[in-house]
Amino acid sequence: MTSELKREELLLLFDVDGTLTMPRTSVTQEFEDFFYGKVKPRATVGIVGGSDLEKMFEQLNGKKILKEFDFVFPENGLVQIEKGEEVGKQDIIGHLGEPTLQKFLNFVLRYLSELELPIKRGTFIEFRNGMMNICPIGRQCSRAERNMFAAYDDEHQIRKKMISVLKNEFHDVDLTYSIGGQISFDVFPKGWDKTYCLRHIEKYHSFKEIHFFGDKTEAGGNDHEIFNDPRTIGHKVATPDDTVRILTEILKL
Ligand code: M1P
Repeated sequence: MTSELKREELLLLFDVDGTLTMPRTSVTQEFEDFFYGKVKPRATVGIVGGSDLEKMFEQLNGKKILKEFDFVFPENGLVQIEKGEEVGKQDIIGHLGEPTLQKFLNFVLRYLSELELPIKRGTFIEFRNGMMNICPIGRQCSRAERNMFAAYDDEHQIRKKMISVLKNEFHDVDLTYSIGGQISFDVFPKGWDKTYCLRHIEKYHSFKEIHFFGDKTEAGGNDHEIFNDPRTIGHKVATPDDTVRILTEILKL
């Protein structure tokens, strides 16, 4: 029974957007009070997000997450932080090599340059440690523009179509694609999805149960692989309220 496990036997891993916060917004005081006051004393806790560390700080109330969470895994766990210290990092440049990367980036820039959208802003590719984030509207859009693109994309499938073109064009390159948020998609080598963080956990720890909470659990979503992984017990949520409800049930709070 989950509720009977000791803190060091039970690991709870959380996605950020749609799970701890609403998409690209900040965590609420109410959620923090519940989480730090009731959940954290009962289980080892970790975050595994698609975003980089800076975006996690923005959404989760700053650098305190490095102290509050036992594990912080930005970029799907391609960066590994344990007890506030960075202990490992994956490098997409070393993995793919500069010539392949440039071929890919040039193709993406060409594709985006020909794409007509209602509006476009700046920063179309964000280059991270272990992945690239590609954003057709541009990451510098405002919140209203972000919401507008999300609705437009629902209707016109801009991201899905682009992913399908990239899959076809780069079928022989070790890359995979996943949609984790509202306006962009992430690109990384196969297997560098959120299950990557489990490699670190398995190597250094042995938990009796590992639970994962996430919203993008369908195929193509960035929670899909870890949600379905046999090493985790997956919980699908749509909002932080769902997360609170399930935690209350399984921990008998
Ligand atoms: O954490 C989920 C996703 O959050 C952002 O997505 P978007 O800006 O499209 O809403 C990005 O940081 C993305 O990499 C990440 O997977």
